[in-house]
Amino acid sequence: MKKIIMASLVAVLMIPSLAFASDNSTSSNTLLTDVNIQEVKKTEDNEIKVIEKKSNIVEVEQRTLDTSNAININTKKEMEEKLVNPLKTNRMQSEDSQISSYSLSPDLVYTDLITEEGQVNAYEYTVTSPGKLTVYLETIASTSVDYNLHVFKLNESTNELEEQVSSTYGPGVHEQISKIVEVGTYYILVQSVQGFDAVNPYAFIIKHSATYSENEPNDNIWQANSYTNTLYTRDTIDNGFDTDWSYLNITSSKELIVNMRSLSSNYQIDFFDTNLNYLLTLNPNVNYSINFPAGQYLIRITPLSTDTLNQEYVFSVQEPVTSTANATITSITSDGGVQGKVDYGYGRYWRIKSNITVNGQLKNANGTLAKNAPVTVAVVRTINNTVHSNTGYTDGSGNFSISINNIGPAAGNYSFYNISSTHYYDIIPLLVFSGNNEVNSSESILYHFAYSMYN
Ligand SMILES: [Ca+2]
Ligand SMILES: [Ca+2]
Repeated sequence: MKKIIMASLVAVLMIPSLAFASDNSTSSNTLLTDVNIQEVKKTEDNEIKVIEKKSNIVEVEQRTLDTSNAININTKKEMEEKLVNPLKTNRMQSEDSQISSYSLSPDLVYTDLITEEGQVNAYEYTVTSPGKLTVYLETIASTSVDYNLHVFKLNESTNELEEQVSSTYGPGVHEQISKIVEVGTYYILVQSVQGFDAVNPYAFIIKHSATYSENEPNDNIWQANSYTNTLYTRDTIDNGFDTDWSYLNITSSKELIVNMRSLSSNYQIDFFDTNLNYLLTLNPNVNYSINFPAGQYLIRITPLSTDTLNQEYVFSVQEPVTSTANATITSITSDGGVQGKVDYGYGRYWRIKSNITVNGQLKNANGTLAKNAPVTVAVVRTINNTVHSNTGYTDGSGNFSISINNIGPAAGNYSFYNISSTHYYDIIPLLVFSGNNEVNSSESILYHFAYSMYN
């Protein structure tokens, strides 16, 4: 039996706190400071290793996986459905140390047992291309059994295990780790910190995402991105197990608008307090007005279907936009060769024809940017008094760009005598709304060009 000795590795796994890390980072590397990995040898082949605790010595034995019943899983939901009886999925042959090498693969569900408190099971996983690593551990449904999940990387030059990332929720809570990884050898460790279940296995899956958002890794509460009072984020779901956590500190009670916009509606938005007590669930593509007590909130966005994959979504918690908000129109493009500001004798206004794009920026009365806020721009054509409007959303800088097409012809009720020609036009209103509130606009009048005639 081949053995690898790693002294004090168990000590590394004594993650000190289950409380939310206020510094918003995993920073688990510091846990390795006092640990001296005396000897780490790679075996000649990539084999599954199971670590067993013997006082201060951790022995790593070779084991392998029975993949005869391996199941491909695309989403967490599928895994839940297929793991009704996990014993029917592939099991590790935990007693057999003679079986040949095996390398973990992404997308397959593995199950294994812990048979004594404090046991650590370790699995080697080779990353063959850079990307985002996600490991999801479905733990035992028990209030007295607590397993945690850790990822180490083997430093090939020093033979030391480093770059620890941990997920250390309490009993009965599934664990999840995300990590941006380079090519190399990683170790996934499942550790019993309290109790064990020698009959019911835990299950885990590895996902590899070649592309991912700049907000990653943010798959657990220790990796949540931090915000104060308001939040605006653009993110993607990069695999079916991806979850996106945010941490929002609201310093005084206030009404806020919560809005997640996405092409797919197959997401779930959950709010928790920092003790992970569930507070509420919201749906995407709905504007919610919520009175938040002052406090700290953990927010989780979970995909419910693979049609969310790699689709950008925008999620925000923002102050409501009121009628005191100010829209600054920066430009209005138009077809018909009439684009630009002119003065036909009633002031200098943007001239338009039938198809226009109104560009501007929306700010709240206190000067803060109105982010992810609905903006409706409307013009009223003189002929038949028809309203033409369209709605969009501001971006993270409060900017909007709203196109209105097929406004149609102007009546030409007004005329402007030029030296060579006479221009006929209408004077029409431009209105800007956010939701149901009309806001102040830097431009409220347009010249709607009809035609010109040579004098
Ligand atoms: Ca745990
Ligand atoms: Ca994520």
